[in-house]
Formats: sequence, C-alpha cells, structure tokens
Amino acid sequence: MRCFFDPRQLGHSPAKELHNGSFVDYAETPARAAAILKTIGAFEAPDDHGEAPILAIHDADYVDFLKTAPARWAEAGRPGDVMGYIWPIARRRAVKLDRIDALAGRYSLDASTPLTAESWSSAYWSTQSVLAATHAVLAGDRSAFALCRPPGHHAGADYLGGYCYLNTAAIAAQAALDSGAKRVAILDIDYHHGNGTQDIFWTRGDVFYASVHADPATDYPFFWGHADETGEDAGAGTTLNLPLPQGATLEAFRAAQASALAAIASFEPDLLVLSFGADTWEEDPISQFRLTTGDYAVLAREIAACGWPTVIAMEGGYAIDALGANVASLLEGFV
Ligand code: Q9C
Ligand code: ZN
Repeated sequence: MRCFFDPRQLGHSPAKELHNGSFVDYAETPARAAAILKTIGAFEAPDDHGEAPILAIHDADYVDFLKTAPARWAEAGRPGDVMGYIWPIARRRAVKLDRIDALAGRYSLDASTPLTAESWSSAYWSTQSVLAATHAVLAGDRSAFALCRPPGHHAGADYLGGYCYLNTAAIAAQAALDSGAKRVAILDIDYHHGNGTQDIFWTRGDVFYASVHADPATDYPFFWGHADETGEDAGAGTTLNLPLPQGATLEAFRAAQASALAAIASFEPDLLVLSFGADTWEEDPISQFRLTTGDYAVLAREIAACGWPTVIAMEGGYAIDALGANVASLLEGFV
C-alpha cells in the first residue's frame, strides 16, 4: 500500500494545551508521526495540489486566520502560541471583529489546539498527503494511507479544535467527488466523534458520515456525536452516530462498525475515506476504550471485505510507543 507523508508536517509543535483544568504538554506531538514513520518504513512525499481543494471545504477567511494569526498574536504582545480564551456562544449574532483575541475565539472550538508559526505549513502538507492518497485510489489502488498529522476530523469549515486545523477526511471526500465520484462515505473510527466532518457534510446527500466513538455524554467533543444526530435537508439520514460507553472492547466496537458498514453499503459509495484513530487502544493516555493492537487488523479486514476503494487518513492515537504497531496492524488488515 502506498503511504504518504511530507516532512513539513513535523514543524507544528505547540507547547501546552488546557486539559481538564491544567496546562499540560501538548499530546499531539511530532514524535507521533516519527513513531509511525519508523515502523512503516517506506513513505512517499505528496505532490502539491495547491489550496483549491482546501478552499473547497474551508472558508477563505478561516484559512487566512490560520496563516496570519501567529504573527498577529506576536504583534499584539501575546507570548507563546495562539490560544482562544473567549468564545461567542452559539446564540450571539455574528460580529465582524479585528482583535486577535476575538478572532482566536471566533475560529476555534476549544483551548486544546494552539496555533504556532509552523501550524499552517504542517496542516497544509497534511492535506497534501491525504490528497495524494486520494489520487492514488482514484487511479486504481485499492487503498492508500496518509499519515495526516496534524489530524483533521474535529476541524469544521471555519473552526479549529481537538488538535485539528484542516479537515483532511473532508478534503479527500470532496476531491474524490470533484474527480468524478458520485457518492463518498466516511467511516470514522477514532475514539472521539468527528464533529468537524459531521458539520461539514450535515446537509449534504452525496457524502455519508458514519462514526463509532466514545459517548459524548462522557467524552470530548460533548456537543456532537449523539445517536439522534442524523443530518438535515438533503443530508437527512446521511449521518450515523454509534456512541459506545467507556471501556468498550473489540466485541462492542466490531458490532458497531458492522452497523456502520451495513448503512454505508446501502448508500453505495464509489469510495470510502477511513478516519483512523489509534486512540481506541487499551492504554491510550487520554482515552478509555480497550482495543488491542491485533484488533486493528480484524477491524481493517472487515472494512476491506466491503470492497470499496479506501483512502485511510490518520487521526488520533497518543500512546507513542504503541502507535507504529497499531497503525501497522491496521494496514496489514487491508493487504
Ligand atoms: N480532557 C483527536 O484525537 N482534548 N483529537 C480533550 C478533555 C482534546 C483529540 C480534553 C482531544 C482531541 C484527533
Ligand atoms: Zn481522537
């Protein structure tokens, strides 16, 4: 299987995040990518498909914010990385503001996703990696892997969050549609619900979003991912959320994934994007499921058996010592 990664994805390295009431070392480190690179061996650098596929998903003003916020933050005399600390609650009217502090809240979901001077470049090349994998699959490969880092599924059309800046899975899905696919499905098996992906395709009938994740009653991102969220308008019925309780093992996960695959099969997609997080692993430091390394191959075989050309986009997974083996197990299940 072809695997894609660009070394510029390593530049992004925020110092701290706000986690359960204290500032702790940022969990989504360059060492995660390094661990996967070390285990998997042969990666190709992606071609540059430019900004158009990004702007097909993300608002231009948000993209401009990602590029310019670190310099504006420094100009305002703020130390360290850009981090929002005030948010416009959903009911506030949209006000056009210029102050960097206001913008940091306007374009973010949480205080666990800082912006550094390298963030734009790393997020940009993360999208180029998923676009390269998408084009490999469109050209006939059964599957391809993009080591997306930073990850993508918490980022919406106009907001960052959950360690994500640009929604790689959404960008891949849209690129496939723009290259002639009629329907694309996204299966998200990261521990966390992919709120950004769900938001982006909420009213779309040409993209099916299915997610197996920790119940948002107990886990981030709390405000999305409940079972009664199923899409609206042209997207009514094209969102499927399958929340599981903390402590879930392969048995429950596999049953939920089977439901997701059955729903996707009824949708008859031309291509599948798999948002893969290894934070479902039994000893992940920020998550509470109990999958083993070998379980990823089992899950992957069941996905591969459906026969859809599949783009695999890396999402979370924070147990660095096990990350390479967990990704390798998933990829083994595909080949
Ligand atoms: N204690 C991904 O796996 N931190 N993002 C939550 C709550 C954010 C995870 C803090 C977790 C986001 C791509
Ligand atoms: Zn996650």
